[in-house]
Parts: sequence; structure tokens; C-alpha cells
Amino acid sequence: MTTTPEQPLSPASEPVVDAEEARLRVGSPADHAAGLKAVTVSMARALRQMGPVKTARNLLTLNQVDGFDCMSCAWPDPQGHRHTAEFCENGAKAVSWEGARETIGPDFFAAHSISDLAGRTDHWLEKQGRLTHPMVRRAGSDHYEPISWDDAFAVIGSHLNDLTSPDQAVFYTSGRASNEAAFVYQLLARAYGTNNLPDCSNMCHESTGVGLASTIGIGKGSVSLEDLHLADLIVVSGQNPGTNHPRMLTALEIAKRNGARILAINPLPEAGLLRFDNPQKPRGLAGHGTPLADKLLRIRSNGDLALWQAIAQLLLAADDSAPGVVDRAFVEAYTSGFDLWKEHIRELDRDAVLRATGLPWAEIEEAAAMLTSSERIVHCWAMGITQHHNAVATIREFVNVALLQGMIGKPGAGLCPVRGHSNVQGDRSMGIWEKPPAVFLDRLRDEFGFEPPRHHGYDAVDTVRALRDGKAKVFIGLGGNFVAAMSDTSVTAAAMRNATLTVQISTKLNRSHIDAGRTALILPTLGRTERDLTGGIEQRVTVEDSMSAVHASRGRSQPAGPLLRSEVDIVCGIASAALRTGPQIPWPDFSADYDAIRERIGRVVPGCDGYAEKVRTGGFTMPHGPRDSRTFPTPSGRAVFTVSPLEVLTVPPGRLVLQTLRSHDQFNTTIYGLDDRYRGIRSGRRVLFISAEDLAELGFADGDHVDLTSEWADGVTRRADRFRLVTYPTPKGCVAAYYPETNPLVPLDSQAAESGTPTSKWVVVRLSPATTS
Ligand SMILES: Nc1nc2c(c(=O)[nH]1)N[C@H]1C(S)=C(S)[C@@H](COP(=O)(O)OP(=O)(O)OC[C@H]3O[C@@H](n4cnc5c(=O)[nH]c(N)nc54)[C@H](O)[C@@H]3O)O[C@H]1N2
Ligand SMILES: Nc1nc2c(c(=O)[nH]1)N[C@H]1C(S)=C(S)[C@@H](COP(=O)(O)OP(=O)(O)OC[C@H]3O[C@@H](n4cnc5c(=O)[nH]c(N)nc54)[C@H](O)[C@@H]3O)O[C@H]1N2
Ligand SMILES: [Mo]
Repeated sequence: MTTTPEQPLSPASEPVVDAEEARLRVGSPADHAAGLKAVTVSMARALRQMGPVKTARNLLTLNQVDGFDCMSCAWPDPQGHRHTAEFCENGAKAVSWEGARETIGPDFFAAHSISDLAGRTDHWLEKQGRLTHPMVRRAGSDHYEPISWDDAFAVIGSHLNDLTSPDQAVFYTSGRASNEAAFVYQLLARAYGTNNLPDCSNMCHESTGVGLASTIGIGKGSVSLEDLHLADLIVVSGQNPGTNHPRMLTALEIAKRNGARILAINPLPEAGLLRFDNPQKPRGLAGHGTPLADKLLRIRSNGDLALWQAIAQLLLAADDSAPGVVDRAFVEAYTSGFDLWKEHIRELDRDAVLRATGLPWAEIEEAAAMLTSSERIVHCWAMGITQHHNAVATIREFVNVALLQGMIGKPGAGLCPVRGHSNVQGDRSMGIWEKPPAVFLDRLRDEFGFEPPRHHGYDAVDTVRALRDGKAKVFIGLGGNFVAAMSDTSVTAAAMRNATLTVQISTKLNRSHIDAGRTALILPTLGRTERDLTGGIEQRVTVEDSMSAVHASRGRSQPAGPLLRSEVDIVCGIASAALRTGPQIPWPDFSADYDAIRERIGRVVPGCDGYAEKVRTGGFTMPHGPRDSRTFPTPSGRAVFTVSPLEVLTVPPGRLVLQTLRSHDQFNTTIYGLDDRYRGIRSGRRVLFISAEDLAELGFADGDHVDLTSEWADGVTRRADRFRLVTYPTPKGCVAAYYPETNPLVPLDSQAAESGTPTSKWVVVRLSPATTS
């Protein structure tokens, strides 16, 4: 055993200001996304970070058949024709970031103590370059030092074998891991004896999974890319596609050309919802582009449940006067609970709707009219919906309205949760889930001949609680940056420092390597863009996109260093070292040829029969009963209308609701740069977007600096200091600032009902004049 009881030396993450932030500049928000600027930004950055050869090799194979899958989001690739440049500005940034020429190895860690690194910003940490060596921080030391792979695996094996219960270990996954890595990783956790498999989904689309599984019987979206092209109405709720899913704008543009209308629902007038200059078209390079949203409802934060109940009421009323709005044949043949729900909706309190949404009734009527006059409707949503207290109820209301109009399982219509991480949906399919379905565990048992644990494991929030309370002692992270991504940063950081061992399988340095366990390992891994020659053959991996299409991905670049190992190889190495007794699983065979893993996936994962062969011959789409044949795998075999009481959240006087969101120059906790071009921000991230009315009412002025304090039932004071106020068209009472800087303000216990997702889009704050300069 290598642990000692000493406390680690690294202090908690302190908000530190980037040197460049002193030059913060504020301009006007943009009214359109992409265009020539996007091309120049992505090429300049690619050339600077990767050099010309790697730039050409990487960008030309990005999202191409037999190339690699972009890691910047889960938006699908077109089935037929692909552009030579089948990527967006932010995809190019993600590739350039991974392909960085700078590397950090033992010399870097000898020169920088952990205390030193703790004082650096997240932006600085990741900018140092790719990790190249396995490193260990031994208990009591303030430095990482090199360690061999075998020794690193032995350290993990000895810690795991010293635990008194397998449930004292936690296996976290970030949604970038391939299906092969995810499959062997969940197998490792379950063969070891635990379902403690939290993932980034717990902070992301968990509410979607819960909302959809409980209503249509499957927690995934029901559309293909083609459906978006064919729709005559696309609703985009709580999503900023111009920044986070730029290739979705191409689908919206095609839909518009085919005659579709777009209804956007967002507190902010995001540039990507307003107008799109397609950078792949000559017209887009110079012209003014395509107007996108036909209507933008500038809703108050958390008003969506009320809005959709109101729209439902208007649809029912419209059907009363002119039958046909309700698809009676569909409702009768495929659903249950309609009458009860209808009664509930008829009694809706309009005043409550007006308070919750902040919208005039006439605007809600206009939106409802767009639905009544459409035959093929796609409902899209993302974090502006899922990260709220009532997220699951809101998603069930989307489902109710879609069922009412018969919009599931027909061309051009359906439910389209837009996923975040490029393989987060695939990871779930492969069994990365703290609440695995019994059928999955049965098949795992039959295939591998051991009885997997049946009781549920910890999700992301429960993981923090368990580490904090000493119930969990070992944390292994397959990618990601748990400390910075999770809510309540100081609680999460302290919980991680409380672990006896943390292991981070990473490409770049981040906060989770600093706020780490007493013994801490950094295991450097290959990224998506890199050639994987594990076992002496050219390996490929597979991924599943937001629309359930599964395909192969193969990197071509020279790895950042000779010691890097693939995620699959690392997981199999840990498993071989840790599982000396128990089920006989041929780990070395899995890393020698990933086809051996794919054979097992084909036999274990429902819907993946013949997996290895199917992905070899171009990929396939996972089955989806509601989409394919209006078959609803719920207990009753019918889709369910759900009644959700309308509760309007209020805030005490003088308080505001903060939503924490992404700038145009970051990927989650990875900060590429300090600009947010579309919102008019240059060289700075500590800004608070606030309405002119709130500024006047609170007695502050644009340009003032404030400290933020969040308020929560537990009475604990949570602070994030020194944000510059920026007047912005956000509804009164609703403010916005970037994540992860604002995660210290999100209380650990502030979670969405049923899904447990941190409520990153609803944090009650008060402002006070900044105490530091
Ligand atoms: N370039 C880039 N791409 C990414 C990511 C990235 O960080 N950078 N992250 C990836 C990941 S993991 C994810 S999950 C996705 C995230 O993609 P998004 O969900 O687009 O990300 P956010 O920046 O959180 O934006 C939330 C949007 O919801 C709106 N919103 C907030 N509250 C409400 C509300 O109460 N109601 C409504 N209707 N709207 C609201 C906000 O104004 C904002 O436009 O993107 C993925 N793609
Ligand atoms: N306040 C607030 N908090 C949020 C959110 C929010 O909107 N507001 N959004 C939430 C959401 S939607 C999500 S998905 C989570 C994201 O949570 P995570 O997925 O945990 O975080 P990321 O920032 O995506 O992880 C970045 C790190 O991943 C590692 N990495 C990058 N590529 C690879 C790779 O190919 N392999 C491996 N092994 N590692 C790699 C790098 O070391 C990098 O530092 O954050 C959540 N947290
Ligand atoms: Mo996400």
C-alpha cells in the first residue's frame, strides 16, 4: 500500500485572473454565425498550433468516411455527399487543440510543483501542451514524478485490492471515450464488483434520458438528419447551435430552403439562431447568409414548462374549434393517459404562465399557431432545458405535445435532444451507466460468466458526496475534468483531495490533476486524431452520434509522444493488474485487436448484433422502436402522456437567476481562448451579462466589477469574485456568465428532480461591489 494519512499539499482551486484578462474589451453582439471569419479563425489557429502538414492531414480526414469522427460535438455526418471540409470552426479548434506541438513531460513537472500549478488558470494549464509520460504524485509530495506504465498499473491494482468493498471505487467517464474503450471500462468496473460508473451525462442530458425513457420507452432522440431536412417546423429550445453545434446550422439552412420555419426559444438572442453564413459555400463567404429563426421567444429562465403547457392548451383549444390539430388516430392507437393530461392542461393558470415565461400571451399564441399550421415538427433541445430543477417535467411536456400531434415515427418529425460530447450517447449504449438495465447485466453475465452487481451505483453528484464522506476512496477518470466540470467546486475539489487514489486518463493538464487524491496518477492517452498502433496493427474505434448512427473512426496523425497508450490499452492494463482473481476475461486479447471487443459488444449490447461486421462495412443506425415502427418499449407498450404540476420558481427581492453557459472559445472546461466573438467579448471571461433594467434597479453601471454570492437552503456562502458587468439583451432578472468559472456558485444539492443533474442554468445570486481590484 502506498498511501499515508497526510493531507495533500495542493490548496483548493482559487479563482485566478488570466494575465490577458486585463485587456478585456466589450463590443456589440453579432447578429449572425459563421461566415468568412469562421474560416480564417479556424485556419489561422490550426496552422499556428499544428503546423501545415498536420493541419492538412487532420482537417482533410475530419468527419470523412474512413477518417476520424470530430470530437467537438455529437452532431451526425451527412449520409451521402460530404464536403472536402466537413467541419466547423469549433471542430477545427478541437482538432488543433489536440494536435498541439507543445508537449509536457517530466521536466515540466520537475519545474512546476503542484502548489505552483494550483495558482494557474484552467486556460494556462491546458495551453502547456500534450501530456507525454505517465506521472505519479506520491502521498505527501508536492511534485509529480515519472512512473513506468507497469508500476502505475500496479499502484492502481494494489489500491483497488486494498478496498473493503468494490463500491469504494468510482469509475468516471467523459463522453469522448470510444465505444470499445467504454465497453472494456464498464466490464472492468463490473467484474471488479461495482456499478459506480458516473459520467458527464449525469451533468448534461441525464434529464433527457429520464424524460424520454419514462414516456416513449427509450432515452434517445427519434430523428435522423434527413428528418430535419424534411421538417416544416423546427423548434430549438435552450440551445446555442452557432457555438456548440455549428454543423446543425447547415441542417437548419437546408430545412429552410425546403420551406421549413424555425421557432427558437432562448433568453438570449444567440447569433447562431438569428442568421447563418454557410462558410462552405461561396455565397456564405461574402453574402449575408440565411435568416434562421422565424420567431425567437425571449423566455425567462426556467419558463419552458409553463410555455409548453400553455402551447398545449392553445393546441387543444384550436382542435376544439377546428378538429385536426390533435392526431386522434395516433393518440388512440399508441398512447395512454391522454384524458387525464388534457384535463390538467385545460385548468392551466395563465397568470402563472405569464410570470414564469415573462412573455406576452400574444407571443405564445403566435408560437402555438406555428405548431397548429405544421405537419412535420422536430423538437430540438440542449442544456437550457436539461440543467433545471424541472428539466424532466419540461422534457415530458415536449413529449406530450409531440404525442398530441402524432410527431413520432413519421418522416420529418420527432424528438431531437442534441447531445454534447461526441460519444456520450455511445458510452451509455455500451453500459456506462450507474443504473444499468437488468437485460444488459443478464447479457453481460451470460457472455462473461460472472454475476455483475445489481444495485445501482453513484452518479456524479453522489460520487462527490461519497468521496467527501469517505465512503469512496479511489476515483478513476476515463477522460474529462471532473473537478472543474462538477458543481460546487470547493466541495468537489476537497472531496477529490480526500481520495486515497485518483487516476486521470488524460490528454492535457487540467484542474483534476491538481485537486487530486493523496496518491495521484496521470496516464497520458492517444486522442481521436492520432494513429493507434496498439498490438502492432492499425486499430480503429467506433462511436455513436446524437441520432444513433454508429460508425468507425481512425486517426492518422503521429502521436504526441512514443509512450502514449490508447484508452483501450490503458483500461485493459488496469484490469490485468487489478483483477487477478475472479472472472476470467481475456484482457490482452482485447487490446491486441479491438475486433475482439466488437465481437463481445455484438453479443452483449442490445441492438448491436453483428456489430464488428456492420461497422467494418460502413456502420449502421441503432434500432429505435418509436422512430422505426411506432413501437413503444414502455411497460404498457404505449407512449405515456404525463401530468406535471406547474410550479413557478421565484427569487427573493434583489436577487437574480444566473445561468452558466459556454463561450464561443471553449470546449467545456477546456478554454481555447478568451474571446466570445458572437457575444462581443474579447480577451476576458469574467463577465456577467445583465439587462439594463437590472443594472438600473440594483444601482450598478456597465463596466462595474461585482462579486457574486449564491444563495441556497443550506445557508452556506458560495462566492465567485470579480465579474465585469456587461449590459446585454437578457430578460430582466436573468443573468448569464461562463462555466466553469461559475461552478463554485452551484450548490451540490441543487439538482434536477429525478435525473439529479446539477441545475447549472438556475443559480440564485446576489451582486455586491467587487472587494478586490
Ligand atoms: N464549441 C463547443 N461545442 C460544444 C461544447 C463546447 O463547450 N464548445 N460542449 C458540448 C457539450 S458537452 C454540450 S452538452 C453541448 C452544449 O450545448 P448548449 O446546450 O448549446 O450549451 P450552453 O452554452 O450551455 O447553452 C445553453 C443555451 O440555453 C439557453 N438557456 C439557458 N437557460 C434557458 C432556459 O431556461 N430556457 C431556454 N429555452 N433556454 C435557456 C442559453 O441562453 C444558451 O443559449 O455542446 C457540445 N458542443
Ligand atoms: N456550471 C456548469 N457546469 C457544467 C456544464 C454547464 O453548462 N454549466 N455543463 C456540463 C456538461 S454538459 C458536461 S458534458 C460536463 C463536461 O465534463 P467533462 O467531460 O468531465 O469535461 P471536459 O471539459 O469535456 O474534459 C476536458 C478534459 O478531457 C481530457 N481529454 C480530452 N480529449 C480526451 C481524449 O480523447 N481522451 C481522454 N482520455 N481524455 C481527453 C483532457 O485532459 C481535458 O482536460 O460539464 C458539465 N458542467
Ligand atoms: Mo455535455
